[in-house]
Amino acid sequence: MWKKYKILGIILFLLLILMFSGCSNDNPTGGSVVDIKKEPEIKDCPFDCCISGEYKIKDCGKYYECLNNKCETVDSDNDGLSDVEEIKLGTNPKLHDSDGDTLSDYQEYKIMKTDPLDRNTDKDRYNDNEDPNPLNVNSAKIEIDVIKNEGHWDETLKNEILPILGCLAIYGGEVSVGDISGIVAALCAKVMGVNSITDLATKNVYFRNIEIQTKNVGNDYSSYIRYRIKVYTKHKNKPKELFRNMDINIGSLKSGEYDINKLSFPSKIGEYAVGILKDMLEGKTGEKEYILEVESLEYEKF
Ligand SMILES: [Ca+2]
Ligand SMILES: [Ca+2]
Ligand SMILES: [Ca+2]
Ligand SMILES: [Ca+2]
Repeated sequence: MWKKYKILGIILFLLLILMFSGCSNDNPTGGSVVDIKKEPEIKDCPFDCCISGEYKIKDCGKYYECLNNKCETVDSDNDGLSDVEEIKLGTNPKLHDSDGDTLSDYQEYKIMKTDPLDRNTDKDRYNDNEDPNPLNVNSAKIEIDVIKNEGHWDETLKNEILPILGCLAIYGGEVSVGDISGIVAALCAKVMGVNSITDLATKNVYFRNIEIQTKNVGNDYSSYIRYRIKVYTKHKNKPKELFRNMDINIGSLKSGEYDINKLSFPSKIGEYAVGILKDMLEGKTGEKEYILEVESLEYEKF
């Protein structure tokens, strides 16, 4: 009995040796034992895209990337505009500020509505990053107005003028005092018991003060303003030139700033027609009417 078991034991032992020697790497032809592993089944990607795992890789294409199984646009420069948008716009998808004005392409295109490819969208003095009004041209705009036009008589001489005017009125309303012959003038002066009319005609008897305001009503400054003016008064539609070709130069004016030019013009009695003088003395003439002509206005717009 023991012998049988012994033989069986030896056979089993030999079989074991055979089995192990068959699995060893020393056997170049491979063993008789095949390790069968089941290949995992690769399924088609059920999402927009799949990048790994149990699904077949599905590529999103250029300018897109697979994020959470969805094809999302890439924003290479991380400025908030996708590469696809940037290519449509013409901006550089790899540069967050394509035109170099320090505002990002996103900020310009989406928020400020400025041109991300132009540092100065409205082409005025200021680049987009410093322009208080980047979509509208900032420009100076100069307006010129007479804001004060008043005249007064020399009160002392006025008392001498009035009686002479009464006398001269006989000779017609539209004759200038200066035009009246010395004889008539002297006669009048003598009759009225006042100074010689000739003396009066050479004295300044009327003083006109005019204030001209130059105002910048635009939204940018101007570093210079220059213009030429003519001013007339008007009586019965006849212009009387007060002065002509006066050049006015003004320095820098910021937006909203103004400058006032105070001009004073003395007039001699001989410069007026008698009729005008009478009306002026009675305060009912067109003395306050004026015609301001501005010529050759130049200023720095931007
Ligand atoms: Ca971008
Ligand atoms: Ca920019
Ligand atoms: Ca810009
Ligand atoms: Ca600008």
